[in-house]
Amino acid sequence: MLENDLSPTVGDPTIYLKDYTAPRFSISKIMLDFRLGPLSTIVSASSEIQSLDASGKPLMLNGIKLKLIEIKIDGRILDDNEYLLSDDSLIIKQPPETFTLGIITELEPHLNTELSGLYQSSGNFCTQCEAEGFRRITYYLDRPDVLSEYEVSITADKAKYPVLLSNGNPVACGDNSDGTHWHRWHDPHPKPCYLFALVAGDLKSISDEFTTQSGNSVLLNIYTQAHNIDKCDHAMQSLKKSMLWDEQVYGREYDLDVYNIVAVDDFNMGAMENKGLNIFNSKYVLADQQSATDVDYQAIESVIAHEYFHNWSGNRVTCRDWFQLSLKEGFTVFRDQEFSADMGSRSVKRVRDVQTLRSYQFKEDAGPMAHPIRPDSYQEINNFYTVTIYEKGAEVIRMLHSLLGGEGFRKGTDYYFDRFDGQAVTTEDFLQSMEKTNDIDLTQFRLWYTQAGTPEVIVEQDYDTGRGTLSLTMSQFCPSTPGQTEKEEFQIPISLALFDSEGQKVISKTVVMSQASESFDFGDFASQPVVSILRDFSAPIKLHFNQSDEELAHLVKYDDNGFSRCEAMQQLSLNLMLPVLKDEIQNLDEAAYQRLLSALEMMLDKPPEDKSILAEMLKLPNLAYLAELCKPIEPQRLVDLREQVLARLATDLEHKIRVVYLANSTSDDFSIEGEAISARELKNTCLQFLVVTQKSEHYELARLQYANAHNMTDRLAAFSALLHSRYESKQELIADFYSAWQHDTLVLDKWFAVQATAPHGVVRDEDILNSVMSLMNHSAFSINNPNKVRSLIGAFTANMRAFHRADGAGYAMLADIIIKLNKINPQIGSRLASTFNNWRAYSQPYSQNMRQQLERIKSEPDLTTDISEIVSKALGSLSENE
Ligand code: B3K
Ligand code: ZN
Repeated sequence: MLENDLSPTVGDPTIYLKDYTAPRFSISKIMLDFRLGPLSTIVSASSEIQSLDASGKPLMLNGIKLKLIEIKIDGRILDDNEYLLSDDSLIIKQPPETFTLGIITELEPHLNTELSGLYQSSGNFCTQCEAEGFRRITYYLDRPDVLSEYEVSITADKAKYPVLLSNGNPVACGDNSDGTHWHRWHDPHPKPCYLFALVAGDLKSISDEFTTQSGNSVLLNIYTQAHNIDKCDHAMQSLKKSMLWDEQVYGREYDLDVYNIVAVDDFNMGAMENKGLNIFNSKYVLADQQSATDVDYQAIESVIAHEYFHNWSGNRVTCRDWFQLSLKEGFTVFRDQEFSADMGSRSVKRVRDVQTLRSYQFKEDAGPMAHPIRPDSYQEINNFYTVTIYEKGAEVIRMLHSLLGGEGFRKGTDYYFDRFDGQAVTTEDFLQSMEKTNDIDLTQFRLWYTQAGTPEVIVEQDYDTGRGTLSLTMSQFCPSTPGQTEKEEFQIPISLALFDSEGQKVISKTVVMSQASESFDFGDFASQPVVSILRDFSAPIKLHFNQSDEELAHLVKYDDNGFSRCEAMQQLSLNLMLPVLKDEIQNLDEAAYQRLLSALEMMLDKPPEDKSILAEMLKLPNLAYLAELCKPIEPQRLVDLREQVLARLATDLEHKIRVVYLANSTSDDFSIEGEAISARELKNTCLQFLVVTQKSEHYELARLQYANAHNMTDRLAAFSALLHSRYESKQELIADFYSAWQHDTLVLDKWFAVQATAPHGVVRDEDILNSVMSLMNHSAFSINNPNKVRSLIGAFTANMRAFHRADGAGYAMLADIIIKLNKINPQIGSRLASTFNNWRAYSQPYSQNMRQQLERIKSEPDLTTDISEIVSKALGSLSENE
């Protein structure tokens, strides 16, 4: 292996952090010239390269699926024996110390279905280079610690591609006599190649302006296809809010003359933070009242913010290597979460973020892909853009924020951004910045970066009536994860409050656990206070605390923390359902049901000010979270039980819920301000309950809402409520929705997803698997479009009733698609393959059936690293267990 490259050794596809070595060459500047054509694109790259150790050793450049046309050093074409070409590299055997490397490559973007590197979407050209897409454009040191200044020229047909964009500021442009035109861009900020971007297309734009706190004016543009140009305003407002927030909260300003955002329909993920030229999945840009839901509006605001915040946390200060990914992702997710909390309801934002963590990240931590937020190894880096790196990474930063306090944290980030500006650094540099600027030793805290797995904390309370003191004993343990059997104790901030019998808060503080077991004492009290613990989910842990339903009801009533109130209500539902699911009792405990019912009645009678909090409280724990709490998972039983509780609650609460529904159904004006969103959220949660009663009057309410809605939130909620109910005329509704929205691909994604997640057949007893299979042949479906795959197939895998069939047909269908995607788009294929990760957690025959499909996929010839890493790790230690 060449010293300066982190490529795997033959036979073992694994790349290890311990093998990291600094690059032996730097590239101070690169000039790129693109000639874009319909069938082939010619890329001429000219790089200024310096050897850093004068060793005269060979230079290995990365390159995949490229046709090398020419290679020159200082203007001289190299002889064939001066370099070595392989499938994934170009080695220059004896490079001089300082030289200009000229490389010409030829690409075929129109055939690129992997959507990595340079590709076409709706006929326009765009790029995706993170993590390793740049090597599909030219031979280069494709690693994040090689930072260069970029100058990019693009030439293309003027009529077909009037807009030509790249990173940085525009420098010059002109027309050629052959009908082509050219634009030149210069990015003064040195960057790694994963932040390179290019767009060429027939696009329209909206523009605005932002003046930074030091008075620089920035031109803001959002580009999209002409038919979507009226749907960009919300994204633009979100961008301006984000720019202001980052100045106010982190003191960070934007640093170029222009900020461009381009929306494309074919994109592997949400969006990409390329310097000065963000490329977005159109789902996270386009919105209007008719076609976008409130959830879409909120997601757009948060993704626009996320990519904008990367300008500092990711671009100005970047990652040394991909093991440091959470340095930019965890931190940036924390930043976008706080931004969204400031823009809307802080409590509801927290409730939802914690739901994501518990439903998906906890599952990852308990499965074969468990990894610390700073992993030690990977086979395919694209498989490590995970809920662990992102969401758990954000939780770790959140804990730091809580340990240091807002001011201390800000001192740390100021130091970090200033000290490491323009550099590629590590999570260790981030932690040291926090230590340098605060009086704190983070030695034990660092374990959050190196140990995988979700720590579990058991809390026991002991009240001494005589002395009026309460003692809380907390002990922690962390289950083993692959490759990490022994774990050291974590440092865990536990935020808690105590409420007296009148509902007054008598104590509120954060205690920090650092040992296997420790006690915290509180006093003196006239009577035993009720404990509100892990408030705002102060640490990403599983908490075991046997609180009685009476205590929980007290918190539902009095807790002043919105998150904890919702949590207490959720715990009441869990106390009802888990004993049955765990076979401790056979039937639901009547008294427990009555306690849940009266807590819900109390909330409906005296709703909290924030209506979306009430909406959250009305929702039963979702199936993914329930599954996470059961061992083994018995999918059909889980769905049955949840449906049973829902049906009873719907009947018992029908009248109260109908009143709330009607009270929130009156507004004719449309606004996306917090209060209006919360009212719609509450109303639509009520509607979901009402249709469960199977009463025709409630179906009628839903049908009317569907027909008369003046916004997509209400229309989709009614559509989905009816489609997921026992309503008889679903077919008609499906056809109606389609004919109204067939022109709008993003709305059709919703149409697919609602059908794929329906628990019951469209026509009574027809199975959903059949509907999904026929929808795959629908003219609006395309396996080449990631949004379509996610909205039909991805959504179907979350349909616990229909996907987890005892005959394994759902799994076989998924495996067929994964095998197809292995050739078309392995990144999307591997995401779907991860569905099988926790196959061992299921009961029989599910577990065995999933394993069979994993084995079938594994035996496919030419499996990409993306899919083979997931599948082989999932089957992994089979022999150890069986
Ligand atoms: N940084 C990109 C993700 C790139 C994923 C590559 N497979 C988007 C983001 O996190 O902002
Ligand atoms: Zn990100």
